[in-house]
This record gives sequence, structure tokens and C-alpha cells, in this order.
Amino acid sequence: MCNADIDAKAVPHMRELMAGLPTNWGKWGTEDEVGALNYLTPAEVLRGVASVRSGKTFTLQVRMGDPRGDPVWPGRRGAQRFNLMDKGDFICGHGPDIPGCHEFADDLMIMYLQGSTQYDALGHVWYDDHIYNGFDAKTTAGGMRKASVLPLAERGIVGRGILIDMARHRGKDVLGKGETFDHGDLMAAAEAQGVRIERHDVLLVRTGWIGSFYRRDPNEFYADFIEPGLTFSPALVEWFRDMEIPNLVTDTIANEVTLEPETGVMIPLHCALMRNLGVAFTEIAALDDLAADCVQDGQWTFLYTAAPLKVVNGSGAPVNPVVIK
Ligand code: UVW
Repeated sequence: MCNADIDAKAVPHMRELMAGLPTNWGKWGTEDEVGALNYLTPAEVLRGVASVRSGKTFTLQVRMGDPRGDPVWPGRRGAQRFNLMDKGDFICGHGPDIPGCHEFADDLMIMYLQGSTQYDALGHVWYDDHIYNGFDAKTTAGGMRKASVLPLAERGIVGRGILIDMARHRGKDVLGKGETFDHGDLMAAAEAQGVRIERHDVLLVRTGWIGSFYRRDPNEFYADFIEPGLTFSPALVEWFRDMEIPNLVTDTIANEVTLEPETGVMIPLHCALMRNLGVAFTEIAALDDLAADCVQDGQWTFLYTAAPLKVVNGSGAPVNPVVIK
């Protein structure tokens, strides 16, 4: 992946970009593996419950093994599902003889753990040999023994969610390739929606990008791959720290613009927010139906609930978040 406008030799090391920026390492103890999810206390769960008005529910996972393809980071493949047993096996006499003579279907799925709507483990991305909370990056060898997705999965994520529709705010169905926005834009969009982002909100941001995948030619979607998204700045990192945002959820594959436009550094917010502040990342979320409903009823806040799968030593895990309005 490259951006012709950027001279690769001039791209700084992540360490230089992150110099002087805040971390939450040690804030919740030296063994903490759930990071900013610690902000989601029982009081925050009740704040989320208090935002429920109508009982309408939305699921935010994209389909897995979709015949139209699954949107994934270039180099990964979408989930592949294989039938292992179905009526055909019984017709051909290959099905097992079962006492009672019933029959069954079985199947197998092979997928990247980041190959659908998913939670990244806090240790998923690092620099300078240390993952979230200062754990040695060697703990990732052969499977993540620290800051894997398992502690996030065992904890679960429940709180007040807020949806910011950046695409709609800019009068578009979908943001353009490489189009950026920052925390100032998020707050301006929130104001236009008649809401305010509050401390400890689970922050959902819609760009229209994932929804557009299903309408576009895949060659065009992946050509010169550069997603729209949030862009790095020290002020943005400090805003996330000050707002104590526990979880960032977007309808893009990487939750941020693929290449930081000033420097050409790839996905620096994975380092600034996830590795350093412990913000949980939820990617490839399906937000179009939820956004359309929020426009209809004017309600942009809700109860957000999610539980990624309990993958031992996993660098991420699929999830189907449920929103209750
Ligand atoms: C990469 O691993 C590059 O990104 P993601 O967090 O989207 O899986």
C-alpha cells in the first residue's frame, strides 16, 4: 500500500510521532489488560440504560461469508464457510446412521479474526517492542499471552453509545478515499445532530465506507487503498484522553485514515489510542441502518452492548454489537 504523494524515505518512526503524548499505562495497575474499558463502571452502564427510549434494537455486525465478499484489510481474505454435512450426504448414503434416524447439517468456517466486525486486542499493534500497558511484545509470540482479546471478551462492553454521522454531516453518502476529520469535526457534527459527546461515551462514527463496499466494484474499492477516517494529531489524542473514551467504533476497516496525511505514517491512532491509551477498537461495523433510524427519530444516543468471542490468545475476535434505543 502506498501513497504516491508521500516519499517513503521521509516517513518518521512511530516513536517520533508519539513522542510526548499521553499513555494510560499503569493507570489501572501493572497487570491491566482492558484499558479504557475500565471507565465503563456500573454507573456508566446505567447511564446507557437511561438513554433507552423505544426498545428498538440494531445489530452492528456485517454479514460473514457474504457472497458479495467481506470487506477486509488488503492481504486478508473474507471468511470462508464450508459445508461438512448436509442433506446431500444423507441422499448419497454418506450420512451417519443415527439412532432415531434424524439428520443434520454441519459446517466449518475459516477466517481472519480481524476479517469481520471485530474487537482488536489492546496488544494487536505496537512499536518499540512494547504493547499496551508496557507488556513486552515478545508476549505475542505464538499467541498473545498479554492484552489479548480474551480479557475484553470476558469483561464485555456496555455503556452509553453515541453515533456521529460524519458522512451525513458533510452531505455525502460516503466519505471519499483518504478524506479525514478530527475531534473538532466530531463535535461540530454532534452539535448539528443536537447532541453532545459526553465523557465515557462509546463513540460510534459513520463514514458510509463499509456500506459502500457492497455497492462498489471491489477493484475500485481496494484500488490505491486508503480509507477515510479520523486523523492523528496530538490535540486529538489529548481529547480522547480527556474525554476518557472507552471504545471507538467505526464503519471502516481500520478506524482511522489509512495514512496520516502529514507524514505518511500508517494507522498511527492504533498506537496513540489503542497501544498508549488503551482505547478499545471496533472495526468494520455496519452503521447505515442505525444512522438512518437516528435521522428519523432524532435520537443519536443509546445503550451499546458488545461481547467479542472469547478467543484464547487472540489478537482480535468477531463481534455482533447490539444497540438498544
Ligand atoms: C491492521 O491490523 C492493519 O488493522 P486492523 O486493526 O484494522 O485489523
